[in-house]
Amino acid sequence: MTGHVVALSGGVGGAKLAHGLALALASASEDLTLIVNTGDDFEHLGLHIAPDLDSVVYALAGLSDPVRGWGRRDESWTFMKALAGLGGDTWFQLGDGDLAMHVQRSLRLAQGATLTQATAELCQALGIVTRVLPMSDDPVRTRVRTEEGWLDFQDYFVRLQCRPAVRGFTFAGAEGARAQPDVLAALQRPDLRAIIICPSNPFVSVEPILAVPGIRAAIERAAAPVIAVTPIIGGKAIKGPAAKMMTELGLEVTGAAVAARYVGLIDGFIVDQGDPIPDGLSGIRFFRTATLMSTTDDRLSLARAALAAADTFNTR
Ligand code: FO1
Repeated sequence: MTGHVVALSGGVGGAKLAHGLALALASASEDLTLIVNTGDDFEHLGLHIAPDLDSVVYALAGLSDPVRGWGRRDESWTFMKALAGLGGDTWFQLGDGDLAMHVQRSLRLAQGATLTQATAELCQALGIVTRVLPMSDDPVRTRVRTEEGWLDFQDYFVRLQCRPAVRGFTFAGAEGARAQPDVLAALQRPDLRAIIICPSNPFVSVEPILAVPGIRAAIERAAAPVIAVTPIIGGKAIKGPAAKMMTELGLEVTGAAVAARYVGLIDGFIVDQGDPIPDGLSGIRFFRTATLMSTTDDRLSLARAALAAADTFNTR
């Protein structure tokens, strides 16, 4: 099948499937638009850090650190050591190569470029042709309500290592944020083949994107099936706090519980080959496949499975 593909991505799992989709559409990689969460962004050391955008860019450029999943591979840490020697803040680890990304982006933003423009320039410099779009060029900041009070996202995620039990989330600035125009335009294309929700944390990677006014409605109105991929395999999240958050929020730690959050938004949901097909979720067609992405081939296979699932709806 041909047609344009749009994917929503956040976190490490999202970046991996985004990479798989770019590989699956390599012949026509201009047929892929990635909408990336910016709720994790924050100002740190005078720099604008955009973790989920960087995870996608690094994955597409083959520069991801294979173990950490975030930041750049083959990294050196001279800057961090020197900063520690000056009594600087080193709780958020910035490798020397990764630092260049934050410095260059921060410079461009200070010169008046939008986050979209800065990201496009970084993609071009790294030879990436897939469109990587922030959900908005306006600031949206995920905040986590925990038993210890409200925390900024990176304080919760990195400084406190996701220890505090979560009670809820808010996406500061979302109500006034303008959806990135190319995001809405991509979702309104008549030649859309599929909208893929990547295996990202539903609470802090996907919902911030849906909280930007206009994006959820554009997805619901889109001329393409919406397929979500489970971030939960065998009752666990592969990376990050999704499973812990679900437990703390009183939810079952299953793909079905994630699918239930997307009822009304998605047409299909992919569960892992080892997990049961949920029943009782009306209006969602379930698919089963291997969803663990350990290798690049796994990413390609899962991307093809997600596109094939979408194509079962495409009667065109
Ligand atoms: N995650 C950590 O657990 N510890 C870190 O020191 C850390 C540094 C870091 C630097 C750049 C970057 O793009 C991401 C980084 N992350 C780190 C991951 C980041 O907090 C998460 O990737 C997202 O915010 C959530 O997926």
